[in-house]
Amino acid sequence: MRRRESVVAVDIGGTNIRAALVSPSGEIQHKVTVRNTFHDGVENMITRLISVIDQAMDAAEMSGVTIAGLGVASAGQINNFGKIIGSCILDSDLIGIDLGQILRDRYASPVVVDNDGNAGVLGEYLHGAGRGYRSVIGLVIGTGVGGGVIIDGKLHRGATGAAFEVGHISVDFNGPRCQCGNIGCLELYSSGTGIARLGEEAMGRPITSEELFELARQGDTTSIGVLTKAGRALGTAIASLSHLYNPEIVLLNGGVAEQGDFFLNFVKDGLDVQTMPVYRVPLKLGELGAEANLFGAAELIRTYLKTQ
Ligand code: BMX
Ligand code: ZN
Repeated sequence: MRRRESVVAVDIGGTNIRAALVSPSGEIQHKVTVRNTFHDGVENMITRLISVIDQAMDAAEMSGVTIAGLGVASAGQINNFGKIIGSCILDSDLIGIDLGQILRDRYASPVVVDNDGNAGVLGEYLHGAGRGYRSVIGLVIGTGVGGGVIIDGKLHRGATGAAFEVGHISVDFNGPRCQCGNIGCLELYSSGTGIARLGEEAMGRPITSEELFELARQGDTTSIGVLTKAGRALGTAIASLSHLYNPEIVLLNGGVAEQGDFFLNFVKDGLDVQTMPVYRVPLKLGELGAEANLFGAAELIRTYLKTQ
């Protein structure tokens, strides 16, 4: 009988890179995390990436586990072959990096790379709060705002593989310019960095999104005002997405979504008013949290391996 092998799942985000072994039964083991930034050059990012993958590979070797392939979820616009073809940071040296090929060469192993939001919705759809549905939108509200959409049971990829760059749809055409070049992007208001930006504007001092949530929970009206704005921006985007895709459910994950119902209530506030009755949709927290992207990345490589 052929031995069932584990895969390595990787999640490259704007704040952390995570890698883990994922067993044949889908269990996440030996998770390794390193802090990340996209602002200190692509070489440093790749060094960090390789260091977490190496650690996961070492853990596999020490436990006598064989690795069948690597599934990578990454921020950025990724084509169907695992190359980074774009970034919301317009002058980023990530653009043009063939991440898939770099990892294939280094590990002599099959590699699939996809956008982190795509991986996240796939993870929830197959293993989390999206189970049993056929049309699911998954949003990841973290450093940025990412997401993916499953339409009639299939992940929607678009012409170049980079569909659903949801953080960069505009929710205010009079808004500030985003680093992607667009104006009033959702990410400027509702991501962790967006909330911190609004917080700094309102408070007149630098503040993290976590601190802002803490103050809002204590009843601080300025912080509540900021979260109301962040929630309305996300609600506005969700209303538009519902009109476009008519999903059965919208799921939220990521560091900001981990604030739970306290955050969800700011998003739900006014959402129904902005959505035509036919398109009203339940909004829920994902079940897999920060691990949704890892589950999705594991699924991507397993699906690929089945086709080989
Ligand atoms: C940004 C964009 C998306 C990504 C999203 C969430 C880049 C480099 N990133 O909008 O592709 O899905 O952030 O990513 O273009 P995270 O950094 O919050 O994990
Ligand atoms: Zn943008």
